[in-house]
Amino acid sequence: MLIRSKKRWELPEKAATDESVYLSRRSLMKGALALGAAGTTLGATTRESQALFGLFENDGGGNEVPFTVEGDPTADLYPAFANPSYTNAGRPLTEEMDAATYNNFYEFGSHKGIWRAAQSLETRPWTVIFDGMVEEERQVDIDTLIRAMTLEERVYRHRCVEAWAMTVPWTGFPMRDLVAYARPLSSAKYVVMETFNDPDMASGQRQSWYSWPYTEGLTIEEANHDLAFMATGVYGKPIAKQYGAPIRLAVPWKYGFKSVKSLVRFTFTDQRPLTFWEEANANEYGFWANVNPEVPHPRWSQATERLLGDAEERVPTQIYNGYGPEVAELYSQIDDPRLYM
Ligand SMILES: Nc1nc2c(c(=O)[nH]1)N[C@H]1C(S)=C(S)[C@@H](COP(=O)(O)O)O[C@H]1N2
Ligand SMILES: [Mo]
Repeated sequence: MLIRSKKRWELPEKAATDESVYLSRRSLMKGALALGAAGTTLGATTRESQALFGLFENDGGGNEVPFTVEGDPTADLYPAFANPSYTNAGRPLTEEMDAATYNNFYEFGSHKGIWRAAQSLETRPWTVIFDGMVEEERQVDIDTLIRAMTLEERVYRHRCVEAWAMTVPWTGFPMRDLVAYARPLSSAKYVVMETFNDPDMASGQRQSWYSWPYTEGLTIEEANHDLAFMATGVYGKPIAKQYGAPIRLAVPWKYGFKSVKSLVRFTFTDQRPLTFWEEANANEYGFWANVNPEVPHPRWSQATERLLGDAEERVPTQIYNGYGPEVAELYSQIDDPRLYM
């Protein structure tokens, strides 16, 4: 049990979340160069000095890639306490530059280079709604919500259904804390999560062959599982737009499309929802989507995955993305052949 007190932030573990941990050798060198270039102009908020604090980084090809949202009103909460149960995901962290420049976010395009287009996402003001089978419908400002929670950092593996994978340090809070905040009725069986819907802001949402807004769903048991996590930060900073700012889901034992981004609504229901990808193509992307190397996607094998990074290393995929000891029990009573699709 974590104790809600200021002291936690002074624990030695805080050192493990120091931003320098996440800066690649490459960027540390660039930082040193930038310091040299800045000379004695101390305190200047030049792009170079901002780079030292990880606001953005030059990708080597002349692009300034945002690593967070400048001026984020919750920036003082980062880096957060690193939960010791989740500091080691069994493989090295993905370099921040790789995670920040290879994304799926169909609202901004169907290719992996949407990080630039996603900067048009306006993340403040931002309201989150809790409705459906709840004691009382509620709307909350995102900053009020984030400050009502206790933030912590967790390193999770992420496995996209397309067979690429990454390992990233999310900052956020357990989804069960959000469920408790929403106060669902005991008759609710599912929680449906909805992304913003604004085609003026997100050009991908003008593509009418998809049924916007993007939605996803979990059973209440899944949402209350300790591993289900709401991410508001990544790599020790407020989450950058391309990852789904200001708040997204991270369910590491399921294919990546379940981890819905930029959430505005949580609706509690007793009906299993038809979600965005299931509606688009039910044969390929089902409701459960638990990772399983032995159940191929109709168009490709799921036996291995490619780790983001220069090495393009391929590694075996594990059932439940390696989280089987924690989550298999959730499905012991469920007899559905599509548990892994
Ligand atoms: N709203 C929304 N959420 C989304 C997606 C999306 O297109 N729109 N893509 C999903 C998929 S397929 C993956 S693999 C992850 C990618 O997260 P990342 O870009 O932070 O790596 O986000 C998921 N959440
Ligand atoms: Mo994905």
